[in-house]
Amino acid sequence: MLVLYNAPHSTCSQKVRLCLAEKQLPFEEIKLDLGAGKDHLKPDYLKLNPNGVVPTLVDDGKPITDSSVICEYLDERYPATRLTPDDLVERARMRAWMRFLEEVPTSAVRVPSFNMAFLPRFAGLDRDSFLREEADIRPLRKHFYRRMGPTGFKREDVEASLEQLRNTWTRMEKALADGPWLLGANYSLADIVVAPLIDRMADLGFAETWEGQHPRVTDWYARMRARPAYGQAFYPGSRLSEFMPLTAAVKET
Ligand SMILES: N[C@@H](CCC(=O)N[C@@H](CS)C(=O)NCC(=O)O)C(=O)O
Repeated sequence: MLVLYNAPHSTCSQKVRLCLAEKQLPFEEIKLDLGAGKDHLKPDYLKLNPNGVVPTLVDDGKPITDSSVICEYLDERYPATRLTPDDLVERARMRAWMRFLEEVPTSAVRVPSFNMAFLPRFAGLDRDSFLREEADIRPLRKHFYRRMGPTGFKREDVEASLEQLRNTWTRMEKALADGPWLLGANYSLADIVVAPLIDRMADLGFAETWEGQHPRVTDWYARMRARPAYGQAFYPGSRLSEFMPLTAAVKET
């Protein structure tokens, strides 16, 4: 029995939902409120995931954390539909993509996401209350929240993030010359891990960072969206624009 603790709009959760859908694995979904409810910071959840972040998969009573680790776990534990190459060199290439995607664009996408959608959560908090009530309570994200503050990331942070995301599309465009997927002929976890990031950027209105410049990325994204698993993973309520008014990415003048 698989249980997924996650949030509909969380990109890390979407990676795992996409993996589960591709593998046609049934699961019970528990939706956590990452906003005012702070469900992910409650003691019972922290016992499952001491980092206080989503997603967490519980398989037969055992918690598995970290979205990419969960995807690899699922692929090894339930191998009927394989999303990992058999060839060891190809597998290493897939993992290198996954590490890069976690280190660079997954972090980068948080900056415009918070500036454009999540800041209203902190409206009315002065810096001290924000640090005490919002930043310092987070095991993994304390310093991310401190850097952001109640009024959002600075212009230079937004610009650095957009540069990292543009660099990611450039790398993808190059890899997709041997497509249709990032590793070539075979769809893999590498495609799954990047999909929610590009989907988020499209939702925030940044599609022009690849459209018109990176035709293979544009085609790859259309191919991703056409997969039946995609619609299952990105069910209604998965996109920020559906339930949050989006504001400007850069807050200062
Ligand atoms: N490396 C972790 C990161 C998970 C993560 O950052 N999740 C975000 C949502 S995408 C979260 O739970 N944020 C909670 C917060 O901001 O307090 C993973 O991939 O699972």
